[in-house]
Amino acid sequence: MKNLFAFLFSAALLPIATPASAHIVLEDQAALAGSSYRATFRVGHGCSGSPTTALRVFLPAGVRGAKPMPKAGWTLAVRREVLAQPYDSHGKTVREDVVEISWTASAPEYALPDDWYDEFVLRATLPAQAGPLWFRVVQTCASGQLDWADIPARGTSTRGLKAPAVLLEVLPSGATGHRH
Ligand SMILES: [Cu+2]
Repeated sequence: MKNLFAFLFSAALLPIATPASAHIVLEDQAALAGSSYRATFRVGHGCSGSPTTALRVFLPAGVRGAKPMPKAGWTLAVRREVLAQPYDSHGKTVREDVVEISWTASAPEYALPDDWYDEFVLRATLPAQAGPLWFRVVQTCASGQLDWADIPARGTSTRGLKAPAVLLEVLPSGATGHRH
């Protein structure tokens, strides 16, 4: 009996696999449709022990006017593309928008060691319609690269995915128009 208890107790203490906390995840994983959203990407590890030297975030279609937050020691780059569907903002037609934002360590000493943790922040306006949004993120390391791009065939569970894209649940909002 004593052994059984000891067994049950140790089994309960076994670490539970929580890949979501180890991968790249958003600090706030749900936000209202059409709202201005601060996306904080948490980077919890490098590539098999190698330090992270760059992070590239691809903005899903419908995410508008993305602006990165600068980061000391990291060089910013923003890529814009002509939109398939232009939209109106402040009475002007927006024909091209930010589709990709990257932060690159400006020197090796700014790279993020595997056993440290950091955050990369951008701000953008979310689509008006609710539903899951998947951000593809490419994590480059001193040695190796991780492409966080896997999306489940259906639903939003990232269980079993090797390198899931970063999920944001866009929730229905009664509000019309946009806010800042
Ligand atoms: Cu991970």
